[in-house]
Amino acid sequence: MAQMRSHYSIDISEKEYNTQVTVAGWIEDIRNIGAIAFIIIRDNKGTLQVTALKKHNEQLLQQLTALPRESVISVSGMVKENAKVRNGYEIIPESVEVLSIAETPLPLGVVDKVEADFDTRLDNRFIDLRKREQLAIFKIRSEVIGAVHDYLRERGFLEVHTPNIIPSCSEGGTDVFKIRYFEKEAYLAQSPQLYKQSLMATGFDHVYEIAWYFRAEEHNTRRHLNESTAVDLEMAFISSEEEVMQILEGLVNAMWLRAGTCDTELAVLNRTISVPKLPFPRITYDDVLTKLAKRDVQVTWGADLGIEEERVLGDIMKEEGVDFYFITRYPLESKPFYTMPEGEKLSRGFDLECMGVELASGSQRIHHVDLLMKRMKTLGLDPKDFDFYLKAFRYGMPPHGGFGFGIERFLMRLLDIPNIRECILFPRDRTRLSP
Ligand code: AMO
Repeated sequence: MAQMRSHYSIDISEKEYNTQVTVAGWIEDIRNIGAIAFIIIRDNKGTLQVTALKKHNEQLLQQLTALPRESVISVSGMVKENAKVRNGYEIIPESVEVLSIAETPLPLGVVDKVEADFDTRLDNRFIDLRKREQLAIFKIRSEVIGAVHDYLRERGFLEVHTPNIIPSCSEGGTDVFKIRYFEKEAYLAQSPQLYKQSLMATGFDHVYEIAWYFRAEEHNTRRHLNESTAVDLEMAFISSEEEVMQILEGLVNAMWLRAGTCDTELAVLNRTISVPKLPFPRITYDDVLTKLAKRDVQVTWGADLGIEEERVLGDIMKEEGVDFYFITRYPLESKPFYTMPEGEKLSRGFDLECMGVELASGSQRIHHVDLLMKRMKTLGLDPKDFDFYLKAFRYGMPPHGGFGFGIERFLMRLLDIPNIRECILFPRDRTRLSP
């Protein structure tokens, strides 16, 4: 069988001029002016022009120009230098293999000047993802996840995969998807929390997971998904949450740096990025309330910060020249049951925020089973529902801590994307379960 592709569009250079190549991709555009037709083909790396000449091969010109846009073809032909074409070359076709004919009309254009509405785009995500900008987001996403693996492995973290079908709620009782598991009731994991902590009792010491979060949150915002991904990490033998925060800020920095190497994709997205300065400032929850009060934003002590309060804080920090900041010493009552208390009212929990959006939460954890059970009861949870988890604390559990760091939230901030749905391939939200 003939090879479908010898070169991608951007891999053709002077060296290939006046030689035969085979290219393949989607027909992005056809301009037919009778004696000559220009066919723009798009592949994973860019576009190229195939120039069909009537005098050269009339049948081929007709075959190509009869094809609907977005059909998939493989074209063999001669590369000719042409300074008038953007790539500096064109391909004079010798033969065409039609691999798939697109139906018409298209539900969504790939290069249309007028942007379709967001729902139409998401309904036809497989076409939406053909756009250069969309591909660029997911190439950068892949790169920064590569940086996560490199950064954490270099520091001795072991990548793990914990269950997503679980017997009790990872983050407490609400916002959980219940499923039937044969004769039993089960849940989709809200996070790997219970398992990554259990692994601290094994001697694995430092673990991380690129995890799925499933959350039945009813609200439909630009920064929430019902299925999202996160870098989840847990480390043992820590003396305070500060050690966890240092890993997190180093990780964010490494990811940001790696994104900075994606020149082509950043150019497509018209984005320049500068690397955040380390260390990120640490501000306590009490300081945050004072800062907000100065802007007439009142928060009841103990409450978590809402979207609007986070936004105002982001503005205040921006004025101080700070994009990334940790909020530390949260009230115990605003943090999950596994968070280590600090005195009576405070906790060793922290959040990492970037320009008014929470990117990560973490803490030092409780590692004494009695205290853990007490905290569960205080928060109205039944320790019996957490048997398997509590067992891991009974036979030797070192002090430990960790964080969950939302990948889509990070991309929103990195690439200045206002809606989180753009940062995941097939978003799940309150009303969207398909595609
Ligand atoms: P938390 O619930 O704060 O903490 O989640 C951690 C981070 O995950 C991201 N995130 C989300 N992103 C999009 N849509 C959502 N619905 C959503 N929910 C969470 C955010 C958030 O900061 N177990 C703890 C982490 C830990 O302590 O290790 C947890 O899940 O970026």
